Amino acid sequence: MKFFHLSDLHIGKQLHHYNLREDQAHILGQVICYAKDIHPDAVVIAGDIYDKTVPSAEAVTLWDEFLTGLSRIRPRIPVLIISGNHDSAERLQYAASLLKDQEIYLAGEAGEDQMQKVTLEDAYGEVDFYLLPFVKPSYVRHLFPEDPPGNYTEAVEKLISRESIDFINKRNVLVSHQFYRGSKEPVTCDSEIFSIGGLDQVDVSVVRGFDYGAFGHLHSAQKAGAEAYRYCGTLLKYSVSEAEQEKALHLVTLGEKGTSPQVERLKLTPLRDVCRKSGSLSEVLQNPSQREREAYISITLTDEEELYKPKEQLQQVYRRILEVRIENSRTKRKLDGLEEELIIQSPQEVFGDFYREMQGKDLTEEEQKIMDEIFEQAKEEDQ
Ligand SMILES: [Mn+2]
Repeated sequence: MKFFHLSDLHIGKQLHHYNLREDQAHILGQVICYAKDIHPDAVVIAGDIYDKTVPSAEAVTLWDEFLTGLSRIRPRIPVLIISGNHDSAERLQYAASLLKDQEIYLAGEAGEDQMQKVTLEDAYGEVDFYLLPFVKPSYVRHLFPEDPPGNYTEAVEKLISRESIDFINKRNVLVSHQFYRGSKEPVTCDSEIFSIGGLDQVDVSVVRGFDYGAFGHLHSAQKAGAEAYRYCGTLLKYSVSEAEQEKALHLVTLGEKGTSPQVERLKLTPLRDVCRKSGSLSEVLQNPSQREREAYISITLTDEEELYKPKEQLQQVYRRILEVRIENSRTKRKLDGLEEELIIQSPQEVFGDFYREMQGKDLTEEEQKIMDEIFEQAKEEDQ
């Protein structure tokens, strides 16, 4: 069984105020070309379809074009989709039962019923895909009135344990959009949003038993605790911190039960790259490649002397400047000297200081946990 594993399309995303519609249309077009060529048994999209819970008309149109493009391929390729933390579960769910007839399976909300399961078949038998939309403990508390989940790990664990999954004989794939953590520190980047204090992390051991984990959420492609549990990452670079990454489309081959899945990275060519360049103004202005002229570019200037309208000069050569930074001995000294004052505290740290000042002691671990939850709630209501 071969399937595409993609996630975090973030349709409608802007990069430092640049509209990425053309870039996204271009890259989604490549996915459709690969689907026509390779004809996988399924296309799995592990959440964050849109960048915002209320996507723009332009974003909805692009998503529509992509789904239509995939669904027109014959023989039909099933498309399996879950919502991510950026999506509105209810909005994404729109027309889900109608789309099922087209073999487009949409799991927006984790409902009262069992997890949505899609069964596909190959020469080795059936493969069950379990679609677990992004969940927070508060979304599913009402499903377990006796013993509600207290954190993200318990929420996922409880949802999985109410399924009757044959882990021994069948091949099972989990499609999920959570922040899974193994023993290794995950690679994160600037285009992701996390909860403060790491409250949203899920211990990956609770999904042990699945033959493949098709995860979304982290934007850098990486394994999550085990060889067969993967974040495929975004199709495009969504922040300067991703400039050095190679984005790719993941093609997963699932063999016989008990064999490890193979993951192949198919090359993607973005319409425009995201890159960094540094040097003196005259160096940076000299001989830029065509790719750099067109790219979303972050420029660092290292000149010591005061420059005359550097941004205006750079704009003559580079069409899509994301930022211009100055890094010389003066700015360095400034930073060194100010280091003490530059410490930016989180709301929790500020509160912790205040509490210590007032009460003459530190918050206990339990009090700290309660405060973390309160700040988390406040942040959610703010969004
Ligand atoms: Mn995302």
